[in-house]
Amino acid sequence: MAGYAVIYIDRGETTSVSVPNGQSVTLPAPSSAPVEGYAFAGWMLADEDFEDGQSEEPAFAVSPLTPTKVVTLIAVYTDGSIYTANPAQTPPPSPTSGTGDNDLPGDANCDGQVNAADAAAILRYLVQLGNLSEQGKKNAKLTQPLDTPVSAADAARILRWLVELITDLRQG
Ligand SMILES: [Ca+2]
Repeated sequence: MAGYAVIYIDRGETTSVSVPNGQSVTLPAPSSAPVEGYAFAGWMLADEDFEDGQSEEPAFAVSPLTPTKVVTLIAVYTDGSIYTANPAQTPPPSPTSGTGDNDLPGDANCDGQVNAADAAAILRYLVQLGNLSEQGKKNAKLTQPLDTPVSAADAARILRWLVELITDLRQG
């Protein structure tokens, strides 16, 4: 039967479900125990090429049309910063460091490092809980076309990079 797979990554644990084509999935709450001090914020889409049925909010329903499509989603927890990765996995070091005023793809908060705090800064900016500097917005834009406003897809790209689903932070 033609269908698609939805893969959930929640703190290093991966589960998947198969869904017949034409049916959508309402995303579940996270399956494992809560993280002390953090609240589940939603599922971030990790597939940049998946377009149908998504919104740019962290939580959404999915309904892809393409047969055999695989949709990958990463659980996002937040206390103002974001916690997503397997606790046993140390995020890779940022590729460069800088003074904060330089171009550094992904460095939305302009602290010279690229980490989950930058994804959080983007999400907070998008829901108007925080702001980004002009340089921060420039750094935060990681998905094509680069001359469009910062979106949740940019935050998702940072998260995907942190969990090593992609190696290039900025889309070429
Ligand atoms: Ca940063």
